[in-house]
Amino acid sequence: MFGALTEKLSQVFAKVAGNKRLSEDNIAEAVREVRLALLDADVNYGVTKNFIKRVKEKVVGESVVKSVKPGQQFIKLIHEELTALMGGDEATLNLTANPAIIMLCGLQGAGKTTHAAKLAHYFSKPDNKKKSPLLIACDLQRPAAVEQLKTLGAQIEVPVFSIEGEKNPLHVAKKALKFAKELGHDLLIFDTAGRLHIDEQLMRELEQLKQLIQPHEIFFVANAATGQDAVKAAAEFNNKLEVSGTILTMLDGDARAGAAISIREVTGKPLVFEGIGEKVNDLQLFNAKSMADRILGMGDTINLVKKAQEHISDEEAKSLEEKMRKATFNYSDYLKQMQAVRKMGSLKGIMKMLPGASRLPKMDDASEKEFFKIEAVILSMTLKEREGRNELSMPRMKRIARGSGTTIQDVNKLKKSFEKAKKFFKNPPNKKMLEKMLGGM
Ligand SMILES: Nc1nc2c(ncn2[C@@H]2O[C@H](COP(=O)(O)OP(=O)(O)OP(=O)(O)O)[C@@H](O)[C@H]2O)c(=O)[nH]1
Ligand SMILES: [Mg+2]
Repeated sequence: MFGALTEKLSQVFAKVAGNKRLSEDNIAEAVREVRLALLDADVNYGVTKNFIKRVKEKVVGESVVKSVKPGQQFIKLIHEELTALMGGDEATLNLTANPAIIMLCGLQGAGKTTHAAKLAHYFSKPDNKKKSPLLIACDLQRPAAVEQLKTLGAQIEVPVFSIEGEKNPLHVAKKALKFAKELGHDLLIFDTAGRLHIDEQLMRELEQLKQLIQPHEIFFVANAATGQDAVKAAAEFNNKLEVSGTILTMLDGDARAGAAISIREVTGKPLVFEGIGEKVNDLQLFNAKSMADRILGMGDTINLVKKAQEHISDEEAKSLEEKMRKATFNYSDYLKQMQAVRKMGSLKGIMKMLPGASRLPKMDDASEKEFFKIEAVILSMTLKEREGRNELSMPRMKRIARGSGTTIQDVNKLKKSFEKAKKFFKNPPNKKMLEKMLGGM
């Protein structure tokens, strides 16, 4: 996600990590390189300066140089400071009121409209308390904005309030408040117009809207791909509107770490959510530790586990673990597992969340296709074949290949890798390690 920065920091860490002994000079050099890497990634100058100052103080104070594993200690320190800089714990939202009101603001194309829908969807999930959100179309500048929100609303089955032909967003807002009250909506999300640059008129319009609807949360929506520009805009929106938090978007693309690292320090307001894709489901609570993990190339195990828990039940996980231990898992289990993984999102997206993802082979669309192929092969097996009660003989493999639109080689490849995996679990070279692996799942 943060390709260049992650790469550079990994290099710095690689240099210091293995060292049994580090001199003050080594550390000073490493700190200097971290500083350059941050500035290169578009982290705000002042933020970088303070960050480096704190790191230096701690390097000396905690005597990194004299610790048992100075390299590891140094990495841990950078991780902790990054986490603290981005806010430490997950933010608490002020949405207990009924109705709770959220207003979104930000520059053009930052993702306001998309994230209005994502938030509505997020809060209508059973765990998140709100039952009946309403989206309100207050962007009357861009001709297609209302339609866009309506389309998104239809996708997630959340109603959208808009007034045909109306030019004044305040009128829409006023009627929406009344409408929501009558229909008992308990969460109102206002989408607003964006501008290429901050202009007085836009700000006045937003100030008036704020005055009228008295939102409990005002989220600044920041496109993480724009680095410093997003940071500057965040500061200005905050000056004028006193925002309550930031949603970082486009984190799935070529995001620069600059916005993620700087915005909280510059605005003094928490990062609350992160947008990680175009789909309505691609939203998660901002988590500073997980963001630090990702910046440092340590993967995103926090969100991976959350995702997995959402889609794989405890019993399922237990039963699979049992089967792996006894090496009795079969193609049906494999298929079920694959389908569960697929529910979590694209394979590409999941791979990016694994520790050391930048060093893993890149997942491209071809790998995604490979995944479909395996699925097709298993689906073309009979139940007995899937459960290993019928050996995959040549005629059977021929039939399966034909049925799945693949080749005998494809079927054979799956068969071979499956047998290998089974052998491995039946007789693992290192039983202790396997136990540890399964225990951690
Ligand atoms: N990859 C990716 N695309 C996103 C994300 N969020 C939004 N988009 C896409 O970015 C584009 C702009 O998003 P919008 O929600 O229309 O942005 P906006 O801030 O409402 O734009 P204006 O209304 O023109 O100011 C759309 O094509 C979205 O699908 C994200 O987190 N990741
Ligand atoms: Mg919009």
